[in-house]
Amino acid sequence: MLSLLLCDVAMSQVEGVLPTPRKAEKRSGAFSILTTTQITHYSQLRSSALYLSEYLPLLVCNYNADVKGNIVLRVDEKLADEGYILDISADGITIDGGSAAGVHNGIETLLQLLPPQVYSSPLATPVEVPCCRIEDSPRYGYRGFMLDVARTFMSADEVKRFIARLAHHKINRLHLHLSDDEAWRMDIISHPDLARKGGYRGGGSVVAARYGHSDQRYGGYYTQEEMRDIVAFAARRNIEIIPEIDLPGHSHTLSRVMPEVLCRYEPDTRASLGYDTRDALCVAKEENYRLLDDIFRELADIFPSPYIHIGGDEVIASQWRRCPDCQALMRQLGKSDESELQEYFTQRLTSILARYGKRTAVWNEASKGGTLPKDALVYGWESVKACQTAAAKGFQTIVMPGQWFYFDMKQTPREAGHDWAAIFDVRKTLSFNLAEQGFTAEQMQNVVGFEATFFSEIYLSQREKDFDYIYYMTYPRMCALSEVAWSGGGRWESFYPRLRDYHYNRMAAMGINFRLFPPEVKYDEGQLTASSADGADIYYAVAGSDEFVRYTSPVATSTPERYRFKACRGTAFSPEAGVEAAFKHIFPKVAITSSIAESERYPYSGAESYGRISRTSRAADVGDWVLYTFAEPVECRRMEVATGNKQLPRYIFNEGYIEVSYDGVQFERVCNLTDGRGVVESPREAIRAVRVVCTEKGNGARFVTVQAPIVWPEW
Ligand code: TNX
Repeated sequence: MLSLLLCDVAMSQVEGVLPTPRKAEKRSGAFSILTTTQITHYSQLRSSALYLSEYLPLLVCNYNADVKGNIVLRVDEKLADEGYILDISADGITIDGGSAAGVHNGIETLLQLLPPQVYSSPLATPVEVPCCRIEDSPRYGYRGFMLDVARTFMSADEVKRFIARLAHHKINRLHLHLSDDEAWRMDIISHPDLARKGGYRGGGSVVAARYGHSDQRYGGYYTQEEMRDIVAFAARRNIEIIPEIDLPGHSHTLSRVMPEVLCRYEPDTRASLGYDTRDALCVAKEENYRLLDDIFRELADIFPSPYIHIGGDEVIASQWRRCPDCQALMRQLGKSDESELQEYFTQRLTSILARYGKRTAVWNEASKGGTLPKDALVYGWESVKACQTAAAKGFQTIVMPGQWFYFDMKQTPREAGHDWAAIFDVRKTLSFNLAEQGFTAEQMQNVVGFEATFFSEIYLSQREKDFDYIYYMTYPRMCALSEVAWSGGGRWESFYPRLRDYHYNRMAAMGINFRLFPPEVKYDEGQLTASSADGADIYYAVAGSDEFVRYTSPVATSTPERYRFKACRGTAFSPEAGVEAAFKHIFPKVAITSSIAESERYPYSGAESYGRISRTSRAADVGDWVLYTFAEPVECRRMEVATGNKQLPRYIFNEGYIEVSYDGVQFERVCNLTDGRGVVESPREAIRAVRVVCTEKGNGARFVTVQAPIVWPEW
C-alpha cells in the first residue's frame, strides 16, 4: 500500500513538469538525496553544478564515473544543443545535456521534481525524488521575453530577480528595451550625459515627467559594471540578453539630451509651452552615425549576444519631410518616400553593427524594402500577418503578435492594462498555433521562436499598490509562452491541471504574485455563491469597505451588488468579481468647459458623450482648469475625475487638485491629483459640478487629454 502511494505521487509529479517534456517515463521508486550526495560534473559544467547547488546545498566535485548515490552532470554531444536526458533511478541521478544549455534545462526539470520549497530556500536533506526518465529538447531555440525598463525603471537587482524566474520557465532570451522616448537606461562612457541625464525625467530633468510621478525626479540607469553582472547572472541561467536601443523614432530622450541629433528646422513649440516634443533622429547627419558608432561599440563589448536590436518601430517620418537635409538626401538616393529613409538608416546601422561583429535585430516595420540582410532577426509584433510577411521574405522571425504575447494587455476589461491589441489571459496565449494561424510550412521554417513583452507605461502608476503588478501581468501567461515556445503548445485541458496542481505551488515558492482566475459568482434565490476553479480561498468585501473576509458558505442577501469577491492562494490572487451591478457606472448628462480651448479634431463633446476622449489645444499652464457641470445634481457614492488617457496617466495635469461643488457656486477642495486623477469619495450631497485645477506649467506634451467623469451610483 505504502509503495503504491509513493508510486502514485511520483507519477503525478513527473506529469506536472511544465513546459511539457517530449518524453517522460515514470518509474517506480525514488532516489533519496542525502547530505552525503555529491554533485559531480564534467569540467565544462562547473557553473551548472554550482547553480544546482544554490538550490540543493550539496558538495560539488569533479567528474566521477560512479553514479551511485550522486547527481552527475555530463555533456553528450549526440543530443540536441539544448536537449537533455534526466535519469533518476534508486541509485542516483544523471543529467546528460547536448551542451551546458541542455544540462541547464535538465536541472530546471529536476528542480520541478523536488518539493516546491526548493525555490524559496536551499532544500534540507534527505529529500526524495521520484524515479523517472525524461528525454527532452525544445521545439524552438528562441524563447524570449522583453522587459521595458525605459518607461518604468527596474533596479539591477529587480532585473536579476526577474531573470531568475524566467530561467525556471526555460526562457532563454531576455530582450532588454533600454531606451525609449521616456528614458535612456544604459550608461555610455563616451557619451555620459545619455544615461546620467537621460536616465531621469521630471523634477527639473531635461526630459519632462510622463506617466505620473511628476512630483519627483524619476528614474535610474545601469552602469556598465552592473550590466556586465546582469549579463553574467543571466548567462549562468542559460539566458542571453539582447539589448535594444530604439531608433530612429522613440528617441525623445536622446534628442532632449543631445538636441543636435534632430532635423534642421525650427520646431513649433507654442502648443507645448516651449517644450520641443520632436523625437526622430535626422537621417542626413553624419555626426549621428558617429554617435551611434560610439554607442554600439560599447554595447557590443558588454553584451555577448550576436544581435543588437535597433528598434525601428513607429517612426514619425513627418519630421524628415520638413528637414531640408533629409529631403536633399532623399533626392540624392533617388527615393520618393520618406519611409524609404528608414531603410537607408537601418542599412547604415547594420554596417556599423557588422563592424563590431553583431547582426541586426529590428521590429517588423524596419524589414520593409529589400536591403535588410537575411540573417537579421525580425520581431513580428504588429500582427500575425506581419510575422508571416517577414518569414516569407526569408527573415529569421520572432513571432510575438500583441494579441497573444503582449503581457501589458489587460486580462479582463476591468483590470489595469492596455487593450489596443486585445484583452486576454493565459488561455489565449496557450492557444497560439502557427498552423492554425495560417503559416505555411515554408514560413514556419523561418520562425526561430516566440517572445512575449511587458511594456511598462502603466507599471509605474500601479507600482505602489500592494502587489507587484509586473508579476501579476506576466504570470501565468509566461507559463503559456514557455509551453508554446518549448513544446509547440497544447490543449488547455491538459495544460491547466499541471499549472494548477503543480506549477501554482512552484510559482508561490518562487515568490511570484501571479494572477488567479476571478471566482465565479452567482446570485440565485436570494443567495450569493462563489467558487474558484483554481482551488483558491475566496474572500469578500461588503459595500464601502475594503476589508475582505473569508467566504465559506453562500451569503443570503437582497442586495448582491454590494458584494465583491476575490480568490487568493499563497502569493497569488484574482481580480475582483461579483454580480454585474456591483461594478456598474452611471453616465449623468454633463457639460465640459475649460480655460484651454478644445482641439478641433477632438472636441470636448467627445468626452461629454462618455464614448470618446477629447483634447485641449495646448499643454496645461498654472491655473488652467477643466470644469464638469452636471445637468442635474448627481447622487453617487463615488466620482473619479481623471485627466489623461483612459488606461494610462499620459497627457495629464502633472500637478493639481480637484474641487467639488454642491450648489454650482461654491467649490471646495477635495484632494490633490495623483497621476493626473482624483476621487470624490462619499460626497455628502448630490454633486452639481467638479473642477480639476492645474498647478504646474506644461506637461511635456502638446495637449491634455480630457475624459468623462467615472461615476458610481448610490447604493
Ligand atoms: C507598442 S511594440 C509599442 C510600444 C508600446 C506598446 C504598448 C512596439 C514596437 N511599440 O512603444 O509601449 O505598444 O503595448
